[in-house]
Amino acid sequence: MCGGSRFLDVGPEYNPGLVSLIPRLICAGGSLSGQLFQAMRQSIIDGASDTAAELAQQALAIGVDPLEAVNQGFAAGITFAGDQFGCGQMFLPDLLASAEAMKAAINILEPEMLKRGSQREALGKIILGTARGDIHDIGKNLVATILSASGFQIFDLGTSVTPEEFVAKAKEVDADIVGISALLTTTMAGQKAVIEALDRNGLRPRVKAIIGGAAVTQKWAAEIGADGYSRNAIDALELAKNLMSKVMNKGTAQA
Ligand code: B12
Repeated sequence: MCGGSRFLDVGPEYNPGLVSLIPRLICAGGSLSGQLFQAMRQSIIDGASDTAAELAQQALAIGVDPLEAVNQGFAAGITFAGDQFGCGQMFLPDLLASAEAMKAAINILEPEMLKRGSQREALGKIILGTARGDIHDIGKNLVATILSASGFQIFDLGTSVTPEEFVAKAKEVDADIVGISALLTTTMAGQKAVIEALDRNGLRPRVKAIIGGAAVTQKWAAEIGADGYSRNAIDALELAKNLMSKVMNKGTAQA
């Protein structure tokens, strides 16, 4: 959606002074999640890392679920910024600033997300990385955090990962699942290349391959023979758990 730099949403006007107002609003018993989420979104659109980090801290202090803060607050801001960039209303340096602000917020929220899932048992080994030529990692990192918080052992290879690197790591750690992220239509081909490389190396079908990223669809997943795809980190968790139960059942059946 192309338009101004203010996030268009129902609810109260964004209030830049909200960060310092939060403690007072809490004392007054005010309900502020709507305003808080809107301030989070706007801090990302503005590329205001300090504000984003402070809002994340305040959210934790008042007991907001960190994942909800990401989904309802910060992620909506980066999506809006992306749309603005897409229709030429925002330029790359601004988008970069928005991405930095997003990272600043997630850095604050991540330890709490991990803590909430720290008591779980080990569910399986997952390799994650962004496809070759692609440097987007915010979504992939979020997937890593959620999966790790839920008990999966994550091996994050970072960005612009080659098929050979995915294969080598899968062999090294005897992975159960390989997850490939791609945000650009041009790098989606890299997801296919990873699956082909896993096939060539005899790792499939034992090692499952899952994909994700803004441009990825179920249709694309089916076309390249992926075992699944998800639109967000929460669905990625469900997907990984379902695939692990297949892996475990197969192991039991073969034993
Ligand atoms: C932030 C951003 C950037 C940042 C990246 C910073 C970083 N460290 O990641 C910067 C500014 C560096 C950047 C650069 C570029 N970008 Co950019 N970027 C974005 C933006 C705005 C947001 C992406 C994001 O972080 N979203 C938030 C996260 C939480 O969502 P997500 O990534 O989709 O991840 C979720 C799901 O997809 C899923 N998921 C993700 N990965 C995986 C993996 C698995 C295995 C699973 C199961 C699930 C899963 O779960 C995640 C969490 O919920 C998008 C627009 C958009 N709406 O996506 C454009 C966008 C992706 N970029 C775009 C472009 C064109 C570029 C550049 C080429 C610009 C340029 N001219 O240089 C470069 C690319 C450089 C490169 N070689 O990679 C285009 C892509 C167009 C296309 N279809 O190809 C987009 C769509 C913007 C647009 N509307 O035009 N970008």
